[in-house]
Amino acid sequence: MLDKVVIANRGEIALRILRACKEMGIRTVAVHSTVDRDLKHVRLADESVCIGPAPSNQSYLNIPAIISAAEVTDAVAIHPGYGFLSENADFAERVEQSGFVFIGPRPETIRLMGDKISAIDAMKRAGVPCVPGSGGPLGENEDDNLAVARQIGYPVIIKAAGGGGGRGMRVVHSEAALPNAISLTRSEALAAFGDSTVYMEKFLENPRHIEFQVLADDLGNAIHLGERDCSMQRRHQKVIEESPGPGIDEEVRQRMGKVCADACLEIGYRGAGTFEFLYENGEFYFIEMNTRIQVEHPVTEMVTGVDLVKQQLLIAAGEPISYKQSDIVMRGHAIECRINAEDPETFMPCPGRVTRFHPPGGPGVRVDSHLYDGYMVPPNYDSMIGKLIVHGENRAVAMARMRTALDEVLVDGIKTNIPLHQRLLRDSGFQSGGTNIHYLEKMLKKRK
Ligand code: MV4
Repeated sequence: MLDKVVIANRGEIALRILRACKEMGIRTVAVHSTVDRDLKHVRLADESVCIGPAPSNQSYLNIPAIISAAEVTDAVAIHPGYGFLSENADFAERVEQSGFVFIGPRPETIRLMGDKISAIDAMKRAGVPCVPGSGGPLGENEDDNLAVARQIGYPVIIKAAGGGGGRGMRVVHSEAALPNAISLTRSEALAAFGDSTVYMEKFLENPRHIEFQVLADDLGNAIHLGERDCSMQRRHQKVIEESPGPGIDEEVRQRMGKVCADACLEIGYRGAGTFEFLYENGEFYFIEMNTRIQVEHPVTEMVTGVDLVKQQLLIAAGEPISYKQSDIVMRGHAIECRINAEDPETFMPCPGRVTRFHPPGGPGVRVDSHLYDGYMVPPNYDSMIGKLIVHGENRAVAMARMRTALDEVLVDGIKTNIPLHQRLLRDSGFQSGGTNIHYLEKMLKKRK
């Protein structure tokens, strides 16, 4: 097993990784910025190293500083968590070149999935259903591009190959608007990602966001752990996630899950990963693959009973996954609410001191948070301060538990989005289940 792991992240996920390491008898090194010296996981880690000042580009994105911390502490592996360097292929490569284990996929796999065109191409060849599209980069010839769009049918969407997660996209409704839309998306892509490559897809108007969790080891095993519905979002920020996806039946789940697991074997995937799909009119369309542990991984853990972070550590140590596909049974329903330090009306971040924190409890309630009384939420990072996760024997029980937990939790001193969650958990549309990716933004517009 791994002897000592550097946790190259902060906040709740750093604490989550620390807990998995401790359970497995793995020693831990916390790396942190100056403002993060009092983080909960820093106190609990065996060792800690300050890697730079508050701005992330000088600390959590500082590759030499993180690798140096691994060197001076004699660590053997680095867990990147999510965000920051977690999907940076150059980082993974430099970690390996420095003689450490990168807890994640091979650098080539991260690079393959980072380029959305090569990701789609690989998935298509592996038998994963994709959105009808250009099947490659768009060229400079206007007539050729008009022909591609005509073939697909309007509306179409132009996306940057280097984008993802909602950055660098433009919807086009007519032939007249296409050439300009392509050149605008190109220049934005060049400015944002240093790459002007763009591609085209059929624009799906009212899809749900359904993603499949996978695990693959270096010994030829790959399994899926069912799906999550992440459609409740605002401006590409997920707000609530759940598993299983409302209305996805077992036969469809097993069929799509197997498609994903088989694709992992086909591309030589290693570690935890997520296949993102748009789901519309009963059909799945692959859009992107995430090569990291995700924020919403706990809902999958709650319904499957699998500790995904422990599996990541096992896989990185060269061990096989602890489960066969037939061991994976989804039991009940789980919901996660992301708690952000933000104004519930304006969504503006609200950093500051948490004077009191009382987490909720009871059967089926899980709190993944690094908060404590007196914790200072710094203004430098993402505003998520924790996640409330509930499990119940069915969706109605899970919803009731979440309402109870939301009414019970107390965060004093800062504004949070808890009132928004309380409203959503009492909303009849969300209660019915299966709302699409536009639901929350439309609901907020109506209320204004
Ligand atoms: C799309 C789409 C509709 N049609 N692609 C946004 C995030 C990025 N991962 C892909 N995204 C979308 N791609 C086609 N062909 C709509 C979105 C989209 C979206 C997707 C998932 C979750 C939230 C979203 C919000 C707006 C748009």
